[in-house]
Amino acid sequence: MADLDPLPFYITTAISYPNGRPHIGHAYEAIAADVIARFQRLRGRAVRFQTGTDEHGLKMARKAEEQGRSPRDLADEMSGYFREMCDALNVSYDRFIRTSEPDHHRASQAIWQAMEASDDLYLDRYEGWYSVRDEAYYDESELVAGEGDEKLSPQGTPVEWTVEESWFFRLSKYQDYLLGLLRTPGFLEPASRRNEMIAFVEQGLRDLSVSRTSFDWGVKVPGSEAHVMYVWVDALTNYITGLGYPDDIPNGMSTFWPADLQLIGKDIVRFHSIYWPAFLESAGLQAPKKVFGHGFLLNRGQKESKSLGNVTDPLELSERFGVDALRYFLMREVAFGQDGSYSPEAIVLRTNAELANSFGNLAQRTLSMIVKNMDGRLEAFKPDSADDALLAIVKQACATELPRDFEALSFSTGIEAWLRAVYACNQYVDEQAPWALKKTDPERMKAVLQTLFVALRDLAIAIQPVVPQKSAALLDQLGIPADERAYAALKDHDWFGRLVASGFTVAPPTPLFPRLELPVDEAANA
Ligand code: ME8
Repeated sequence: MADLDPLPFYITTAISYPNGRPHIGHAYEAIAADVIARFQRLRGRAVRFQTGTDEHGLKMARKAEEQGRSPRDLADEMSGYFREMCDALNVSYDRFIRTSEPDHHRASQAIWQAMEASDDLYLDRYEGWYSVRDEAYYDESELVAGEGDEKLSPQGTPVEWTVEESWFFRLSKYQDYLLGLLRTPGFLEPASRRNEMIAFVEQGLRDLSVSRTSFDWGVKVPGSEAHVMYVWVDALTNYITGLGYPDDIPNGMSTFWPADLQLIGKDIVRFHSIYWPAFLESAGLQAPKKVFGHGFLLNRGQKESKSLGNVTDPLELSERFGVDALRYFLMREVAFGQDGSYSPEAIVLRTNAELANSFGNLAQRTLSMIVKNMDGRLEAFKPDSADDALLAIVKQACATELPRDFEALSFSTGIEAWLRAVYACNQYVDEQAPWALKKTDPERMKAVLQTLFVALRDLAIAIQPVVPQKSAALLDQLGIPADERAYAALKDHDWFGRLVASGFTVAPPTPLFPRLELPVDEAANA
């Protein structure tokens, strides 16, 4: 029977505003999306993964003006840093989209025309509040008091009174559709965000202003050239631009839309779970299957900001601690969906304990002993009941628990299951004491070391989405062929026999995760 085609899986991140350099929140989202993309590839899905930069709008235009340059010039420079960050963090996107690209203008104009064809756009006058920082319109009733008689958006950003001729989108028409969608299990997660959005829609939706005339850095409204689209209309459309919309291209819309997962931060859930599905429905397109609003990452519990002087460059962190250590820390430390905190010392303490001292040390000890005591050669062996028990624990964690938890986006729980298996291996080494068996029972020593070899292979395969470079290096040391590293290989029971038959020998290993040092000044504050 012919193999079934792999099931497509389309994942997107938010596209970032390139009005400055990327911060740790951007890195967090890109890494989380990459872990999911890699995980689904290892599951055998045909993955498409898109990220990029959101370059239009007033926020970009004003920042450029402040710096005395054109918005395009600012976007060109900053977008480059976002792409560099993704590359440095091993983010395996298929397309890095920039909304200033011509195909994106074309797609945005096409979705506009589709909404117009549904009679959902009309010209009127907007009079109300706008936050440039959020690129969002707010109702008077949503505003909160700032200092003096200043009014702030619910996000705490300044708002300005805006009066302008504007195109409007008939959002109110989609109220029932949206309530039905938001109540569909799995559409919007975590549940706390869903309840918030349902409450917002239940209050009644007003039509949305979707164009601006007071500046021109954006996508032109077709047939209404004095207007540029409201930046969120074009920004959200990026998700289908990358699939060739409005054309039906191979591996485009008909394969990958609706998206399986749109990963975003909690501050932009309204745009993704209300405006975006309404635009899509109006244009005759399906809503994404799932929108997930992750939490915010805080620096020692505080929001990063230029005024506090605590803005962290994610590239500096990755250079200092290692890309895989940073990826591991972020996915392990924070319960996905909730806010989390990080600090250099937390990164060092956790990765030293779990990666260097536990997993890395297990690999280093095992492979060194195989080199030293078996000349690196593997041979068939008969596991005893202790060996079988360990391998069952490892198999359960790697083939069942971690994949189940990652599928549910519970990364920290999945990694914890994996880590318990690592600890079980370390306990087994201590109990079996292969260094003592060397004299008393060399055959048994070989069985113990090779049991560990088998366990290491499963552990390395399972953790690949999180620490892709280090797990690849370990799988190389273990002689596992590149085409035997997908999750299906965890169910292959003949691989060890084939490896022995191939005559593979273990080479003296190099440590995977060197212990990190706490910088002295930071150690003092820990
Ligand atoms: O919102 N921790 O862009 P953006 C975690 N252009 N995530 C964070 C974060 C933090 N401290 N700070 C921001 C935009 N994020 C729009 C998106 S999509 C069509 C347009 C997340 O550069 C934020 O929630 O402000 C968002 O998902 C992403 O980083 C980009 O934020």
